[in-house]
Parts: sequence; C-alpha cells; structure tokens
Amino acid sequence: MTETFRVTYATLSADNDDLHAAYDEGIERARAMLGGLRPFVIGGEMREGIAGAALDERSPADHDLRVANLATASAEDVADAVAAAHVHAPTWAATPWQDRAEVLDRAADLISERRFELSAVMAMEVGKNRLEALGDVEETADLIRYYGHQMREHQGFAQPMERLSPEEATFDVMRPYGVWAVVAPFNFPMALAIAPTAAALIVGNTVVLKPSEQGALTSILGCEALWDAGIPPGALHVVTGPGETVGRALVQDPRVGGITFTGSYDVGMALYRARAGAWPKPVVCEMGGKNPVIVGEAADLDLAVEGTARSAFGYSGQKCSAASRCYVERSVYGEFVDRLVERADAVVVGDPLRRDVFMGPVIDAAAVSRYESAVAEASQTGRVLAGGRRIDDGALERGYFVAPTVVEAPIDGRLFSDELFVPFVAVAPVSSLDDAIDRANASPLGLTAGLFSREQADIDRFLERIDAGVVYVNRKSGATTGAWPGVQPFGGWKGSGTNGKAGGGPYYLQQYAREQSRTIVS
Ligand code: UN1
Repeated sequence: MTETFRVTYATLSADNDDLHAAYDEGIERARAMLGGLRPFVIGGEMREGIAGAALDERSPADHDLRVANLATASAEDVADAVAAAHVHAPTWAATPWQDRAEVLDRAADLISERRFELSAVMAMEVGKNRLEALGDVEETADLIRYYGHQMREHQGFAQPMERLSPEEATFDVMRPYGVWAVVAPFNFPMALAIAPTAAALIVGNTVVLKPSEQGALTSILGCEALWDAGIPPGALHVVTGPGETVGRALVQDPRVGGITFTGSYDVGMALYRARAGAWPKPVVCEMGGKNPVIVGEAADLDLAVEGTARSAFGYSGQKCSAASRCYVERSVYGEFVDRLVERADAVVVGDPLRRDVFMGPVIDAAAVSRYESAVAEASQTGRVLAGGRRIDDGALERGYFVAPTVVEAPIDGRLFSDELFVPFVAVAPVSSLDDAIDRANASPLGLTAGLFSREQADIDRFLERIDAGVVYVNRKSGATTGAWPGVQPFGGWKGSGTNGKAGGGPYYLQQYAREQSRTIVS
C-alpha cells in the first residue's frame, strides 16, 4: 500500500503498482499547476516583479513543456521582502517555540500528503526520476520533523546554568538572529530550499527564500505547504529571479542576520569572504563535492559496482554528493571497470516521469557543454569506456539527455579534480589503499566518500584518515549519495562547507541562533 511504502534514497527499487498508480494521478494534478505566470510572494501578497522580465521556464526533459512563466523580482521587491521579514521578526521570535514546532510538524505532514504532485512537478521542472523526486519530497518532510524533534529534545534550547551566589538566577538561551536569507539550488528544490527555511523558522527567525530559477516552482509549492500549515505570511517571503541580481541584493541587505547558501564552491566562497557587513554574519554554506569511491582488493564487487553506478548516475550526477572519481586497487581494477561499464550501459535514460527510467536529462545547455568538453578531454588524454554521447533519438531530442559515462583518465588531471555535475565518472588504478586515501584527500573539497572492502583493517584505516563529512562503507544503495535526516547527517569538510555541522544532524539548528547568557540578580 502506498500509505506504508516509504521511499528514501536507499530504496533500490519500487515495483509497487499502488505507488505508481498514485504517482500517475499525481502527474495529472501536477500538470494542472504548470505553465502559468508564477508570481513571488511578499507578506502574503503575490507580486509580478519587473514588467516584461518573466522567465519562460521550460522542462529540461522537453523544451516544449512550459513549467512556468517565472516573475523576476526587482531590487525594490527584495528590499520590501527583507523589510517585511524584519518587521515581523519580533512577533515570530516571541511565539512560543512549542507553537512554532507544531506548525512545522503540520507542514511536514502536508508535504507528505502532497508528495505525489510535488514530486511530479519536480520531475518535470528539474528532470529527477520518480523515486529520486519522491525521496527529495519525503526527505524534506523528515528534515522538518527532525528539527522539531531537536527543539523538543533541547527544550527550545533554553537551560538553567550554575550560579555563583544564591541571589543570582542564570540561564542560557538560544535566540534567533532576526531575518534569515536562504539561497537554494536547483538540484534539491524541496529539500535544500524548504528544510533550511524550516530550520531558520523553528528557532524563531523570519525567512526570505530565493529559490533557483531552475527549481522555483517546486520551491514555491513547498512554501505554500508552510503557509497552509500556519506559518504567518509575515514570517516567510519568497523572491524569484537571477542570483546575480536578486540573490546578491538579498544577501547584501544589512538587515539580513544570517544566510544559508547551497550551491557552487565559487559562489559560496565569494559569499563567505564578503559576509561581514558592520559585524560578522553567520553563513551556513554547503558547496561542492568531488566525491571519491575507493575500491579495495578485498571489495565485494557486486556492491562496489552497484553503489558506484547509483551515486555516479543518480539524478544525472547532479548532486553535491555524486561519485565522480574512483580509485581502484590494481588487482581488481580490470574486473571492476568491465562491470561498471556494463552497468553504465544498462542504465535506462529517458523521460523522468516514466516508471522504468533511472536517469532523466541534465539541467540545461551549459551542463551538456560541460559534459561534452569532459568527454572530449577524456578521448584525448585517456579512454571513454562507456557513454560519451548526447542522446537525441525521437522525443529525447527535445531535452538535454546524455549517456552515463565512465572514462579512464590521467589520475592527476582535471577530470579527477573538477566538479562537473554531470553523469560522468573517472576511474584509475592505484597501488594501495593509502595511495587511494591520499589522492581522495588531496582535493580542496571534502563532502562525501565511499569505501568498498571486506577487510576490517581497511575499513578502520579509511575511517581514521578520510577527510570528508559523510562517509559510507560497502553501501550498495549509494557509494557516496543518499543521506537521510536523523540517519546520516549531511555536511562537508574543507571547501564543501563552512561550519563543519551537518543538515539533518544533532548540531544543525544551533547554527541558526545565537547564545544569550542571562543572569538575574535578586
Ligand atoms: C546535494 O546534492 O546538495 O546525500 C545534497 C544525498 C542527499 C543530499 C545531496 N541527501 O545524496
């Protein structure tokens, strides 16, 4: 039954007729939400932004499918959103935390209830397959539930402290910053837009969200669930438009107390460097990944091949957590590579709404050219072993489809160091596990990493030495991808994140509030 079958990123397959029948109905409801003018929302008021500047947003799977005519906010609109959030901040902060948590619990339930239409919209808007889109929606609901659970476990982050004399009463409380800006990416247009928004809200900040223009409809529908659940219109505002104008105006506004940004290393680092206005501002950044898979000679190759393929090609390699480089001990290299190539060739690519499709399109023409230039480089400097071409047969001609690709390339070259964000994995042999770990750690990024080995000594060595925030050993459902709230906290080390604290983990919410120690002498 659909009510009891829950899709997570660890779901390997779901040949569940009820689930797919419910999804098919969700697609019909989703279609009715597409195509129209999509205003942004400030203080509950719909705004159409700059006249004549709406973005004609098309599906990456089919250019003939109009997702939305997306309004573009002006600098004044952004300033209005921040002002409205600023005015409402004291009221929301004064709302008891139990009430805030209750509203957000309700929002999580609404998101779960709407999961089929939300994920169908997402599939059409960003090209994610059925299970991955359902996973994104359910992850959002579970992230929100987890943050509610954290608030309750910490009693709203307020606790009595020791006292130095009998006359003094002392407390430690976590207080919100005021207005929090959330700048979200296209690839998890629910989880990475709505969950940080919920985290900021639950601790008492008001929020201005700027979704990606390539995932905005999904993000706005997520906001609707929050408003419908009872988040006051003054507490949550959403503005749409390009990062260079709308995003920049938002993060530079001095009334914004803190920022969450998920996206590229370059933008995240620029934001982090520029973050301080008159005083330092917290910035919660989750940036890129160049996530390694290490296959040891004692690996179970069934697990290694499946786990690598799922993480390299899941959502067309467009996850910060995607596996994009493989270091394989020489004795098993030939067999591993042959089997990975066979597995890549078997991936079903096509319309992400189809039940049997594993891999949809990449997001846009820029992603196709990144893919093509990586393939060209691999053919010059190494060998393309699987894929390496655009797929444009029949209806796929109307979308950005490329084949899952495995290449052998120079181990010190660009294909082993640059994040490409396409379904492309580079493989190379190594002489030892330590060599593999050294190479894995040489990247300035450190988000996720995977090891396949049945040797306990290898596992211990990997866990002791690897510089990454999310690590997996022998995981068939994803060598480097598929973290779930409350199960695998998700955050990066080094250039992959700013604070060393992870989403869906026990230390996440504290980033959204500042400590106040209170001493009251009687
Ligand atoms: C991202 O791509 O930015 O572990 C996040 C995963 C997902 C998160 C990916 N939960 O694959």
